[in-house]
Amino acid sequence: HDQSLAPGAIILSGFARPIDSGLLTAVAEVAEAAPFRNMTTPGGWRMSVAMTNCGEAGWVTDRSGYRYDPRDPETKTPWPAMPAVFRDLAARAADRAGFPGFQPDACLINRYAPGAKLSLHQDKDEADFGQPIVSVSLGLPATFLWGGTTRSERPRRIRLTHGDIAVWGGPARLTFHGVDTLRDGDHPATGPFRYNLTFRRAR
Ligand code: MD5
Ligand code: FE
Repeated sequence: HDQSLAPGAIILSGFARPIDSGLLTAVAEVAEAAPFRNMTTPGGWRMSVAMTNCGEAGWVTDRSGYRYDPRDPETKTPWPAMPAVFRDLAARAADRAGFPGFQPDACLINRYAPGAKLSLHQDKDEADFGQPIVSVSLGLPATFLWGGTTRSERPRRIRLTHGDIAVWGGPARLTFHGVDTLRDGDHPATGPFRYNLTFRRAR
């Protein structure tokens, strides 16, 4: 069932579950060509979330800032192509949430091990905030922190579990958000990890 959080923000519970093994196989294939790594923030901190990308552009951070880059800075080669199973799922989820015609050009893959977290932030590195963001949760459950339009608003805590998809668009697109510290666990599909696939139109 679909859960509307606010205008533009919707959770499609279990939407990705029927194809979870195909998605995880594709994650492993991407990671073979572009390994997960812990990037450095502009302020010099090593991120606890390990990341890789596929698609025409990948989100990266280093001492010089955040950006979308057509190449993996580690291998200096283009990111792996976005698997069809990713692209099709993102388009179907966006359509269901009321954003027809979504064609992502970037997929950031976040890998959370127990202890990893993502601090409150806005996604502002994309060219057109009129485009939604589709986020697919796989593996261990996480507490998603859903704030307001300012950093100071106390966030709502939302449980995201294996196969859930969240779509953020329209008036919700620039909401502050984060992920609380991942708890220990052992998931049948992913073992000690949570993966999040974040589909964006970067350019
Ligand atoms: C995650 N990743 O669970 C989340 C899922 C990131 C990130 O936040 O930047 O890699 S995407 C959640 C999201 C994206 C855009 C807008 C909103 C939430 N929102 O309006 O709440 O690893
Ligand atoms: Fe984000």
